[in-house]
Amino acid sequence: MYFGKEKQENHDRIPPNQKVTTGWPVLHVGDVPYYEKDLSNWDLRIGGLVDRPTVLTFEQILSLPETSQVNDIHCVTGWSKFDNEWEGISTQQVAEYVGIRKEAKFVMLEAEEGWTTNTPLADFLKETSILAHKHNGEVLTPEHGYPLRMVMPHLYFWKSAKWIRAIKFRSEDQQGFWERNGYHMYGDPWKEQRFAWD
Ligand SMILES: Nc1nc2c(c(=O)[nH]1)N[C@H]1C(S)=C(S)[C@@H](COP(=O)(O)O)O[C@H]1N2
Ligand SMILES: [Mo]
Repeated sequence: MYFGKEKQENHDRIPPNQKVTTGWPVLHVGDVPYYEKDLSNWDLRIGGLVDRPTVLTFEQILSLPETSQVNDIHCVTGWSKFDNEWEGISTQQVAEYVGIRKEAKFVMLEAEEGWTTNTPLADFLKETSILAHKHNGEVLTPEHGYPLRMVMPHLYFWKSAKWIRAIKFRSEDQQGFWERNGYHMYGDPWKEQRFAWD
């Protein structure tokens, strides 16, 4: 089949059975937390197999060196969105801050209301992974994860926890919320690892 140049490039950017959207669907279970401008009851807890278990306020997060990433995201329900610019802090920065022990091989990301998702440590630390507080130059909306969300664009987007509240480093892999409910432990969109049996 013939594709024009642009189409061919896009074709190479779309994982199997995904369709590009220009909007940005909102997808989650549970309620959206509305913090408005008061983050005094918000913190990010980083613990498990680390040398320095840490609780960060949002101000402390903003005081860490900033980074940005531009990437494509792929939701397991079939939409992909290109060219998202994220600003936030790098996961490697977080790792340095707390000192990850060598026994740590996996990460559990915990969000509001006890929602969780799991990932190998190497994927969390990938240079394209970012803890983001801005998307395309704007502060995240409550629906998209305000004040802070994970973004790991190389995995299906369910691994990118919105409203992240804790990061736990572990020696063993454990299922998160969707993983317990039939989704894949890893979730590579290029291999279509949607469900546990894929
Ligand atoms: N806390 C939390 N994060 C979550 C989810 C959720 O239910 N709760 N859903 C995931 C899923 S399935 C997707 S596709 C993306 C959707 O992010 P968006 O609403 O910003 O597009 O968030 C992911 N992160
Ligand atoms: Mo999703």
